[in-house]
Amino acid sequence: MIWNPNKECMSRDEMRQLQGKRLHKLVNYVYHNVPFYRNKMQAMDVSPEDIQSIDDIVKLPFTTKQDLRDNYPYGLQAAPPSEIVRVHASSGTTGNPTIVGYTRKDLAVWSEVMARALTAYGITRDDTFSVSYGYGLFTGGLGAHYGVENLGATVIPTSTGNTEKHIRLIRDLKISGIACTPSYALYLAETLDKMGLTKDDIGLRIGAFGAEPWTENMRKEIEERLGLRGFNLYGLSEIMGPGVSYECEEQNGSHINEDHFYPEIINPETLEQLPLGQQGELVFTTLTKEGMPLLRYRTKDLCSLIPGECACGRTSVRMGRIMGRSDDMLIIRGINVFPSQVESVILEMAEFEPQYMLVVDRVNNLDTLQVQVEVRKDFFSDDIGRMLALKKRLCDKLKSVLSISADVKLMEPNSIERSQGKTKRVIDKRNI
Ligand code: DLL
Repeated sequence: MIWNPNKECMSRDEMRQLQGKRLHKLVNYVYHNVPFYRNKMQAMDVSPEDIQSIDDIVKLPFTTKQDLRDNYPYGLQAAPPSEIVRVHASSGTTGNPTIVGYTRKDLAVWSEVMARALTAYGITRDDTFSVSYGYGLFTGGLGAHYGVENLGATVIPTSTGNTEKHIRLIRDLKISGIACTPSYALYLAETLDKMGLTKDDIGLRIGAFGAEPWTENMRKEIEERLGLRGFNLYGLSEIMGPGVSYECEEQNGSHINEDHFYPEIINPETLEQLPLGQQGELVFTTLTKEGMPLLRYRTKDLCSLIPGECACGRTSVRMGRIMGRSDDMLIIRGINVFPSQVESVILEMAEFEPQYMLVVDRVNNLDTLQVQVEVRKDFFSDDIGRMLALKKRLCDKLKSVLSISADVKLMEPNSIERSQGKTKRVIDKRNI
């Protein structure tokens, strides 16, 4: 089934025309409503009239997460505050989170693109669907939630936590679809085992997995252990949240909702556009967004766009799996973590040297983060009580900045290896 064949199966020519029209309108809109973009365009000597077709997009400036931070909180918002009906946030590299405001129309587009995704996975009005992404400032929970409602299936807003209760709900409410991170899906499978249940005791049919990278091997394992078919769901808060792209039954790349989010692949060094099929950094322009529209937003996600038609009948361009990042962002239990956030916490505390290491691992399918940090000579002590209190203070601060708990290991002065060249701050032992 296809939710919106008019858009999802549009001819390529029609799609490009629509994108050109929408881009022209968007550029006018941001030029007149966002001083940041007007200044950038003026500095590049580009006026809205220069943007007539989608190919003209290369004349426009890029936007980065740093730009969002510099304009915290609402500097890039184009719509007046009275039009904003919801705000989400995601972690910034240090200090300020990235704030994204949505108008009523933005939310309608979001639930439309999510309904397209869910329909492509095979969810119908007859399904009962558990949304097990976090509800809150993170876009996963509410974004998926309204998509399920828009489609007309029954939504169970389970959010995260209490996995045994969740499994009992899956069994008792006959939940047939689930949206969660792929690593949480594996954790569910493990908890199922622990409870002495098997996949036949629950009736899950379909999973919508995303918010973090995953592999074909993980897909096989999740599908086998939970007895469902798992589909990719991609998105990012700055552009919308979940639903920017989605897999269809062919499971060969994720269809981009390109009538709303125009994709480009660029060389992250030269910033030049790369031809279809080549791997580089994914860039999106929000063609229809009102709240905080973005021109050529650099996602830092590395992937390629897949040329050619898809056997499912959709004509929208597909993106391959995310193969890595062009920055140092980590995704731990679905939460974005920048090493610089940890650094800023450590630098604020007089007890520590600016020497630290992040050790990321996956234990029983759950990501773990250990922060090893050197205590300054004057503060290092044999008094266990004092050391434990210091450790707890750092743990609490990290939790409030990162939104996930980290294990802290206090290290003796001079025990973390100093590197000659570029300092290595992260050891990621996960095999993904
Ligand atoms: O993770 C939105 C989302 C929620 C997507 C639920 C899918 C499902 P952010 O917290 O802003 O938003 O993180 C966005 O997560 O740039 C990618 O690096 C990564 N990411 C998201 N989905 C996938 C995926 C949400 N399917 C960042 N595969 C993105 C690989 C993904 N990486």
